[in-house]
Amino acid sequence: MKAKILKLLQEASDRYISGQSLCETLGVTRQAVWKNIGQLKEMGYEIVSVSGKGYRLVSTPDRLYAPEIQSFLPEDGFCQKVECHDEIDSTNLRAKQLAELGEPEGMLVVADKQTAGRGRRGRGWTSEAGVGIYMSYILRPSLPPSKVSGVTLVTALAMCQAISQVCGVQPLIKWPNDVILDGKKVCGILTEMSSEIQYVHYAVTGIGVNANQTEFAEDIREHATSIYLQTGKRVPRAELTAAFAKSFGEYYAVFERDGNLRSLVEEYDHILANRDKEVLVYHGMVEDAKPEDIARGIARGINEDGSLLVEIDGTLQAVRSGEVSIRGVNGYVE
Ligand code: BTX
Repeated sequence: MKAKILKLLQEASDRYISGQSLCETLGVTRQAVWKNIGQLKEMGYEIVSVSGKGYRLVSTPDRLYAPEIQSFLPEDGFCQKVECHDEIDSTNLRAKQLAELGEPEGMLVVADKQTAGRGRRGRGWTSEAGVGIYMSYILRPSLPPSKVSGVTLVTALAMCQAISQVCGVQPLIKWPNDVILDGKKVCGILTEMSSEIQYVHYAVTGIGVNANQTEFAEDIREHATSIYLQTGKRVPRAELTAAFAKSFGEYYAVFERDGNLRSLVEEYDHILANRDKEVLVYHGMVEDAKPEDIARGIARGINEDGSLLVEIDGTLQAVRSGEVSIRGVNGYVE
C-alpha cells in the first residue's frame, strides 16, 4: 500500500490529493490511508496534509526503501519484487540464496551497505553506507550458459541509460563490466550463475553504484569516482535504482528474445569508452601480467556475442570477457 500511496503522491507532483480519492483508488478506509501516511512521515517522507485539500508530497528522504523504489516502477514490468537491506554481506550472495529457494526472475535485492561486497576474481567492492547503491537481480535466462556473460553488457547498457535519464550525464562503458564517468569507475558489475553444462539454473547480476560519495579510500581513489563528484548534484538513489530496474528489464527482454546482443551492438558501441582507441589486452590478471601476456591493438566495438573486437597487427580478433582485461595504453581507460 505504501508503494501505491507514494506513486499517487508522486504523480500528483505539487498538487494535493484528497483523502477520499486515495481511499477510492486504493480501495481502503480513510483510517488505513492516514495510518500509512503517518508511518511514511516517521520514515522521513515529508507529506503535508491540509484539511479540505488532502495530502501532498514535499520531499523524500535519501534512503533505499522498497515501497519507494516500487512506486517508480510499472506494476506489470520486469521487476516484480524488491527486497531492501540496511546492511548485508553481499547482495549477490543474498540473491543467489533466494534463487536457490525458488524466487522468480525479476526479483531485485538492494542494500544501503555491504560488509563483504564482491568484485571479480575474488576482489572486493567498497560498499559504504548511505552513499552508494548495491543491488542484484535474480535472472532465469532461457539461454545456454555460454551466453550468460552477455548479461554483464546488458546491465552496463541499462545502468548508462538510467544514469543519463536520472542524473543528466552520459556515462561510458569500459568493456565489459565498468561504467565510467570522466575516465573513472562509477559502477562495477559482477554476473554469476549456477548451471549445468547445457542448462542455466539461475544467474545473478550485481551492480555497485558510486552515487553520492564525496571521497574514496586511498587504495581505490585513482580509478574511482561518484556521480555526485562528477555532476555536483545529489543522486536520488531510490529513483536511480528504479530507473535501472526498469531499463534492465527492457534491454534484457531484447537480449533474451534474440539469444544474443545483435540488436544492442550499435547502441553499446556508441558509448564504448575505448572505441577506436589503442588498448592493451591482458591475458589473465593485470596485476601479475608478464610482457608476453599483453597484446596491443585498437578496440573497434563488440560483436553479437559480447566479445570485444580488437584489431591486432591488422587482424580483427574477438576477445572474450572472463579471459582478458583491457587497459588504455597510458592508464585505466586511455
Ligand atoms: P572488479 O573486480 O572489476 O573491480 C574490483 C576492483 O575495483 C577492486 O579490486 C578495487 O580496486 C576497485 N574498487 C573497489 N570498490 C570500488 C568502488 N566502490 N568504486 C570503484 N572502484 C572500486 C567489479 O569487480 C564488480 C563489482 C560488483 C559489485 C556489486 S555491488 C552489488 C553486488 N554484490 C556484490 O557483492 N557485488 C556486486
